[in-house]
Amino acid sequence: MEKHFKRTTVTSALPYANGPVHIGHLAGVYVPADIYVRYLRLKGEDVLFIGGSDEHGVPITIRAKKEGVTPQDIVDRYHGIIKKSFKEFGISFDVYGRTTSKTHHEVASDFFKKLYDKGEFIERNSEQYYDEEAQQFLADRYITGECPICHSQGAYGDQCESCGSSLNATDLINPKSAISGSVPVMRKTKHWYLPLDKHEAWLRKWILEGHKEWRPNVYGQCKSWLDMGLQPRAVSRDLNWGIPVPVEGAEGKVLYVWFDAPIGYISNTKELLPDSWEKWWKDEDTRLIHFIGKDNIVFHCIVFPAMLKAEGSYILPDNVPSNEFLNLEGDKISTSRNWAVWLHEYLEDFPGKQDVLRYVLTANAPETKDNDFTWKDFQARNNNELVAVFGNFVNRALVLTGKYFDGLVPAITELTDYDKETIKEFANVKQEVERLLNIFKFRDAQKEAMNLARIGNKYLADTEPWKVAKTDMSRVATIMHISMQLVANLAIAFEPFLPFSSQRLREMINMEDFKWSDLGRIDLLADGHKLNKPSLLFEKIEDEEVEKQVQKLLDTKKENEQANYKAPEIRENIEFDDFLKMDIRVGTVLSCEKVPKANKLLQFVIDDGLEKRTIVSGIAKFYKPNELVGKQVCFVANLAPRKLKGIVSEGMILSAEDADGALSVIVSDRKVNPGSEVK
Ligand code: B3M
Ligand code: ZN
Repeated sequence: MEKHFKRTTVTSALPYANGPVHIGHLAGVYVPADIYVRYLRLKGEDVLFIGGSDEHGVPITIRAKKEGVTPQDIVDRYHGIIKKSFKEFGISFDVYGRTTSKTHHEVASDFFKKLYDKGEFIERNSEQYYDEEAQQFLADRYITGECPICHSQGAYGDQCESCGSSLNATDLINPKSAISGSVPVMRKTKHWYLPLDKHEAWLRKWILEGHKEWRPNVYGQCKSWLDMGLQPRAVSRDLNWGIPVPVEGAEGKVLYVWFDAPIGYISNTKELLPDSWEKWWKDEDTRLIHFIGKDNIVFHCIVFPAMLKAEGSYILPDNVPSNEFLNLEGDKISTSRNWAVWLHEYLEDFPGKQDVLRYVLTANAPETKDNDFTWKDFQARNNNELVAVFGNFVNRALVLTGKYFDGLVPAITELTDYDKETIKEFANVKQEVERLLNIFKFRDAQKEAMNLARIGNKYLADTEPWKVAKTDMSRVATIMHISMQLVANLAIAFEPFLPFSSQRLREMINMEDFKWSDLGRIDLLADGHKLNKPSLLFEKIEDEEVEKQVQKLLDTKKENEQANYKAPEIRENIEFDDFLKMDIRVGTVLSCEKVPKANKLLQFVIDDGLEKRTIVSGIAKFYKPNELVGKQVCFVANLAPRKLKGIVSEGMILSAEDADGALSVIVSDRKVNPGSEVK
C-alpha cells in the first residue's frame, strides 16, 4: 500500500553563488521542481518549496581572490542575480535563503555540535599541503602542477582540465600554491570525519531494497557507491570562509561546504517558518523530495541521509529526482569557458519569453540521459508546437466564438458521437498527465498535456464550424462550446509547465478560480460566460533571432580558442644558407577560380614578374575566388611542381594558420613589383 502523506517538502539544490545561473541549472533542477510544486499546489496539497544560494566553499574564495574582493562581496552579488533570475522565470519558491544567514550559521553549527556530542564523528590526523608563505592549508583547487597522466601544466589538485582525469593533490608533479606561487609543504592537520562505513548497512537496505522506484540513474549511482564500500568522509576543512567548527581546538577550521549546504534546506525552512519548521522535517507524515543534478547524487542519497540519521530526529528523503546534464550545441556547458545561455541574457534577447524556454527545456529534459540544447530545436519547438499547435488552437477557438457568439460561450444543443468521443479523449489526458507527474516524468507529462491542444485542433479541423455556420448555427454553438471548454482545460493543464501563458490565457477567457481536479470537465465555462478579447499567446521566432544566438556562441568559441592558443614550439635552428635556398616572392593575383570537385582548392593565376604561373591552394574554405584578385601575395617560387586534382601547381601561396585552423593569406603591405624577392 502506498503511504499517504500529509504534506510534501520539496527542495531544489542550492546553486553556488559564484556566478549567474544558466539553462543547465533551469533544465536540470529548477523547472522540474517548479512544475512538481505547482502541480501539488493546484491539487490543493500542503507543499513547501525550498531554495537558496550555497555561499560557502572554495570556488567562491577563488573567485574573490581573482577579483580582489571579499568572498562576501561575491556572494552578495550573485545571490541577488540568481534570486532575480529564478523569480523572472517563475520558479515559485516559498523561500529563497542563503547559507551566510545568521539562522543558517546557527542551525548548521548546532547540527554539527549535536553529532559531535553524540560521538557520531571520528577524528583523524592527516598530512596536507600547506603554504608557508600565505600561512594556510591549501584546498585541492589551490594547488596546481603537472598532470601525472597527460603531463600538461596547470592541472589542479582535484582535476586535470586537459585530460579530464580526477586527481589527488599529492599526485601532482612539481606542485605549486596557487595563492603565493611557492612550493607547498606537507603539514599535519586534524579533521572530523563522518564514518559512512558505519552507516553502510542501513543505507543499503533503505535504498537498494526500499527505493527501487528511484530513477534508474539515481538508483544505479547509489548502488555503485555502496558496492564499492563507503569510507569515512571529512566534514571539516582548513579554510577561513565558512562556518567555524564549533568545538575546541578547531581554530582556522570550518565546516566542509557539503556538510553545511544541505542543512541549508532546513535553515531556510526555519527562516520562513520559525515556529512550525519542524513538522516539515521531522514528522513521519511529511514526504521529503530533493530535486538535484546528477553530480549531487551521492551527497543527497548517501551523505545527507547519513547525517540526518546520525542526528536522529529527522525524516529521510522519499525520492531524489535527479537529472543528467544538458549540453549546449554539442558541448558541455561551462561557466569558466562562458559556454552557456545565461538566464539574464536570454531575457534581454527574448523579453517575455520565459515560457518558451521553460517549454523547450522540459520537452528536451535530460531525464534519462544527457541531452543537447540547440537554438534550432528551440526555434522549431516554439514555431511548430507552441505557435502552430497550442497558440493556433486557442486563437481559433477564441476568434470564432467572438465572431459567431459575440464572445459569449454558447450552450450545447446536441452532442454527436464524435463530440462525445472528443470529450472522452480529453478527459483521459488528465489521468495520464497525473500519472506521469506523480512519477516525475515531466517531459512526457508536458507532451501529454500538449495533446489537449492537438485534440482541439483536430476537432476544429474535422467539424469545420466556419463552413457549418452557413447552414446550422445551433451545431456551431455546440462545437464552440466544446472548443472553449478545451481551451479552459489547457489553461489548467499548463499552469505547472507554462505559468505565464496559463495566466494570460485565463485572463483572456476570464477564468478566475480553477484547480487541478477541474481538469477534464466540460462545464468549466458556463453558458453565456463572457470572454475577453483574444491576443496571440505565442509568436513565431524568426531565423535571424536564432542565428544571432548561434553567432554569439561561435564568437565565444573563437575567443576561447584564441585565449587558449599556444603557439607551436619553434623548430630547430637552420643555417642562413638553408634559408637562402627558399625562393619566396611576391606575385599579383590575376585570376582565381574554384577547382571543380574539390571543395578545399582554389586555382590561382599569378603574375610572378616573368610569366604567368598557376598555383593551386587549399584555402577555398576561407576565401571566395574573387576576394584575392588584384592582391599581392607571397609564394614559394622554387617548390618542385606538384599535380593536384590533375592541375600542375607551380609553387605554394603562404598563409598564417589561426588558433581554429583558419588560414589567412600573407599579403605585401605596400605595392611592389611582381616577382620581388621576400627576404
Ligand atoms: N552547491 C553544488 C552544485 O551547485 C552545490 C549544491 C548544494 S545542494 C545542498 O552543483
Ligand atoms: Zn592530464
